[in-house]
Amino acid sequence: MKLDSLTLTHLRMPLVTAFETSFGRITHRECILVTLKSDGLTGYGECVADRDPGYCYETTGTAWHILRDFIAPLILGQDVADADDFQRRVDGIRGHQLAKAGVEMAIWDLLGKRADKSLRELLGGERTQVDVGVSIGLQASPEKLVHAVADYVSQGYRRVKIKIKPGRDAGDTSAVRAAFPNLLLQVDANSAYTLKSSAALKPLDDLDLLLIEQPLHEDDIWDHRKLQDEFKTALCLDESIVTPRHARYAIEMDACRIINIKPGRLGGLSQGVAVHNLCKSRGMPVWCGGMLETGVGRASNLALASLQGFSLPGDISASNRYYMRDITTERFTLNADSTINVPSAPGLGVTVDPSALQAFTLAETVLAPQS
Ligand code: OSB
Ligand code: MG
Repeated sequence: MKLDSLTLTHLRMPLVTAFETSFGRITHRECILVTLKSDGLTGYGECVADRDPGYCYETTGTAWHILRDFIAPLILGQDVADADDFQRRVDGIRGHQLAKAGVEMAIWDLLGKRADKSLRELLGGERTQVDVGVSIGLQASPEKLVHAVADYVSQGYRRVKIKIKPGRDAGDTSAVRAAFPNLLLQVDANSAYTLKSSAALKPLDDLDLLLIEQPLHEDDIWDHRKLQDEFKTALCLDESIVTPRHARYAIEMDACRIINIKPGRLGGLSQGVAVHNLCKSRGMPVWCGGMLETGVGRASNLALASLQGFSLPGDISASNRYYMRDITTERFTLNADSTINVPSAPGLGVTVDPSALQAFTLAETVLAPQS
């Protein structure tokens, strides 16, 4: 599949509600849409890096640099056979997983459109609907948080994740648990604690949580092992698992009992599938995380989560939880059983709306092979 051009579009989109985590508060989300042209077909991918390096070191700025100056020259004008071929070509670029994953997604979209197969079929996913939940940011008070949870529960979400940080942990979580004794509930600290400050998390161990996500540093699998030893509740790693090797380290160290799979963080869908396969063979449950994706990235997450090993609900919510206006014509809606349908059209199965794209574009560059 000869790659004729690569367009980078830096987007900034208003969120329906501000999203606050332990690393910051955003009212708008940024990302880079990757558009690949090949043989008259167009493939789309979403690079999920945001403006600031709060979740991980990558930003829209670093991703733009890596995509334009290093990844594009390795693939433009080249015959790239598939995702594995792409990964071999960019293997000399250390890290920058979110940048790589954006291009890999566009390659999958092209492969699907060429073969007239959906991404779900290409990845070997069996489900046509996937179980989903909603991730709720920090709110101004525990009362407001309970209110927000009640709103999402009334919309049909059966699994809720709340963000926590030091000072806003046991109080917030026990308020939600008291109001919703039977809700599937989990928390995410986004690396806000250390072993020393983790005593504040101890009360969470008695709140019947599905999991506690990434309490400690993003590069620290070993201390998670020590913390897991002290908890009945499953720890789940997100930030720490940046390659399939890291998933193996976590499994072999008993550092967690659940893994969150995000294709962006892992450098692409192919590595998301690799972690899924590894975890399945080692009895480690996984679920699909989210990065507040547009309709493009959401379609990709739904296809990935259709694989049989995703045994817990994903952070894949309906379009109206994120964006009043999205860049895709298709909008994803929540079914009555807290599932979302997996797209079935070829590739990602979504169409990009040029006028919406234009409304959110901060910058764009079209790259072609250097002659
Ligand atoms: O840690 O899971 C996270 C959003 C941005 C960055 C990191 C995370 C999140 C979420 C939102 O929790 C999940 C979603 O897309 O709904
Ligand atoms: Mg997380």
